[in-house]
Amino acid sequence: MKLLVINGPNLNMLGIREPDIYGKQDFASLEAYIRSSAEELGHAVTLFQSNHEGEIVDIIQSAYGVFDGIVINPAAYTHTSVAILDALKAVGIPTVEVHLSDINEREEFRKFSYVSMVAKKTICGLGFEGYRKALEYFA
Ligand code: CA2
Repeated sequence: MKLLVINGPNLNMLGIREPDIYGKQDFASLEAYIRSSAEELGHAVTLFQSNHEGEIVDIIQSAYGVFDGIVINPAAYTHTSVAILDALKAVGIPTVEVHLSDINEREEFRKFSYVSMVAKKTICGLGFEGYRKALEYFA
């Protein structure tokens, strides 16, 4: 399948701080892990990262008619973005939500996810492996 993997704000800073929460590996390692997992599972994958909500809305809109599925870690926008929720609803592309950490075991404000309202599945607390599980969902 043709899959779009979207990573939200600050995930490009992985490995620099908070290794106890997000692990020691950097963002380049995460992208390499996603690419090799996708190849093993026979998916064609496009990776996108942005720190800007509007750019994430734009890439979701441009996925319409192009991608069969979306894997998204909206990062902090998980808990705030009606715009990303609406974009996912607008394109109607099956979406799996991923979080490196277990957002249900952290601060109260992280427990609510707008994207969960449209996601087929939410995977959290598995670190990098969560992305592989999301790719497996589409396999
Ligand atoms: O657990 C996740 O994957 C999150 O989506 C990560 C977000 C956070 O806002 C969500 O609540 C849960 C944070 C992205 C990365 O933040 C960093 C912070 C410090 C150092 C490196 C990355």
